[in-house]
Amino acid sequence: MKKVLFDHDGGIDDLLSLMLLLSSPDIELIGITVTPADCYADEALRSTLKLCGLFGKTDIPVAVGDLHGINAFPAEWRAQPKMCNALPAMLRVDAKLDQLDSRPASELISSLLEEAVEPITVLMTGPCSNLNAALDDSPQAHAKIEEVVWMAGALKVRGNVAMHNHDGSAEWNVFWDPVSAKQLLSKNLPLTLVPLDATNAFPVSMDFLASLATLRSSQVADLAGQMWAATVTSLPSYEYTYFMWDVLATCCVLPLRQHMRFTDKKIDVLVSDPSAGQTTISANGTQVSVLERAEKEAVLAGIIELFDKNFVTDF
Ligand code: AGV
Ligand code: CA
Repeated sequence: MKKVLFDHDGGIDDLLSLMLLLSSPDIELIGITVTPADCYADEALRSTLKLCGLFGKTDIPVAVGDLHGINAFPAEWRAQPKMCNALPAMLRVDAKLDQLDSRPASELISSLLEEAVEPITVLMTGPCSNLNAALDDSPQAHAKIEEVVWMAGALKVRGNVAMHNHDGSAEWNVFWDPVSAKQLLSKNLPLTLVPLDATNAFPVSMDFLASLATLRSSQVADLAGQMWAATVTSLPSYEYTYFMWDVLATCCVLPLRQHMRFTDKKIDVLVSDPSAGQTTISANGTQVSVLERAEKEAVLAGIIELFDKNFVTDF
């Protein structure tokens, strides 16, 4: 079974990604860390612990990051886990604090990697500050990593940052802490990027939500559908349309990867305004694997199939 360390930043699709990982019989989650980026950390921690509780996986260590990026996320986005914690299934379960590791996220990551006897896959669906710091603190952790899968970047398409100091070329997970992103690339890890170029084909669509809704008696599908429903107020064809960014990256660590095609590219990160966080293809860049295309029907069907189940803990 693939061992996965999951570092997320509490957005709605980060929480849906956690639900996919907790639903999958094919991976073992060895740790979960939260970056206080596209979330307020206390609510995102609560969401994380509650989801672990619903899936009966209360023995996975969870830690919160103490590193803050350079460019803060908009406050309305950061409040989203608070809404998720107000959904009925989430209210019915307690967040079990004994799952919380009091060390900062980067320390939990370095110690889990140091202790690992099997290769670890690191999945990141937020900025990369925690992993970058963990590898600075513990150079021997590097060798334990089989693959880092990171939802990040915009290569040949425009980015999704719309700020007064920015030209719109960057994707938010890189823009939050561009310096860490550049440092992470320089570490020459076995890195797989899932950029906007691939996720743009996966907007949260009404057709998909309608298929999910046909699973009448599935508690997991119901909760997932409620979370996704909260994202559809983002206007279609407008830059804030909600996509299955992190969910697609999560599928890369599941058997659903068989429906995806990757290509090697050399990548660099810009760190100065107005293009801070822009990921560029450059001859002098670092070699990474990039998700090129995912077969939409097969991937969406696979997600629905994984969500067709009930919680382990029943209330
Ligand atoms: O840029 C995509 C990343 C993903 O990790 N996040 C959201 C996903 O969790 C930032 C983001 C971009 N547009 C957003 C975002 C939006 N409209 N609402 C919330 N977050
Ligand atoms: Ca995210």
